[in-house]
Amino acid sequence: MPEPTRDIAKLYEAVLTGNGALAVEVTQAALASGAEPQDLVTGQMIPAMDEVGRRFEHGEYFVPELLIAGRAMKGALELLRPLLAEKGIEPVGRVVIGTVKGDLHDIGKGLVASMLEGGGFEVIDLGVDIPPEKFVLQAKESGADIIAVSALLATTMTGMKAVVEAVREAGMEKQCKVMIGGAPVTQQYADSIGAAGYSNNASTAVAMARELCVA
Ligand code: B12
Repeated sequence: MPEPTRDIAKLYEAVLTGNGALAVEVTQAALASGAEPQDLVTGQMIPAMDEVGRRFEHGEYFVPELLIAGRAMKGALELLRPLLAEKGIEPVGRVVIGTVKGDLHDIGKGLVASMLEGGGFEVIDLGVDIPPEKFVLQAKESGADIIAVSALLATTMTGMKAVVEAVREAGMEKQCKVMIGGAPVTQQYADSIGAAGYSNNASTAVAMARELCVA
């Protein structure tokens, strides 16, 4: 008799120890035994990455460990991404998403992109290290309702202000709202730069995006 709870918990260990092959294997097994993709992400993978961050902060992990943990998470997310997206219903809007200039973190951004797709949005993912003008150009060309910007570094977070300003300079602030997020970002920061929306996780990001589309 399989023990789904114990097996799913292996996903936490696999991400924490950066064991990509095990992360994929456990994810496949969990899905086969009927686990909800969302539970795997929020119950195992995100807590594991939080612990990776804590260990890094305390000098127990170094950059290589961050890197392999990140890869393990991404490998498992590849399997979950289409399933998260499948839950969607009708298209509710178009979002251009990317990680701010100078920042290479893309796991949270990828998760937000998947959840938005799952929430019925059409998503154009520009990737990482995206300058403000590229966000604006893509939004203009695609007629996007929202530009979603992710930042994981306190140093690159300031680049979000440049995105808000670039949208304003292009005269697009009415039709295209800027939504921001990422570990160091706060509601207070969002307000201070004039971003239309902020959310601290992928699920509430979908609700926020919906609100912005009707605003
Ligand atoms: C994995 C990781 C890496 C990997 C990234 C791999 C990848 N492909 O993304 C690698 C090894 C490359 C890396 C590099 C670095 N990293 Co790093 N990294 C992390 C780590 C451990 C996890 C980040 C992560 O993926 N979390 C999991 C995801 C799911 O969470 P999330 O990104 O926060 O996203 C959620 C929310 O924030 C929100 N969200 C995210 N984006 C958006 C966008 C929108 C629009 C919305 C609405 C919501 C939203 O929703 C997401 C899902 O719920 C964090 C520690 C931590 N716990 O945050 C450090 C961390 C972010 N890194 C840090 C540092 C210092 C670095 C380096 C400078 C290290 C170095 N000395 O080289 C480099 C910088 C490279 C660069 N130029 O970007 C620091 C940043 C400190 C700071 N506040 O500035 C952290 C906090 C570690 C620490 N505690 O010191 N890193």
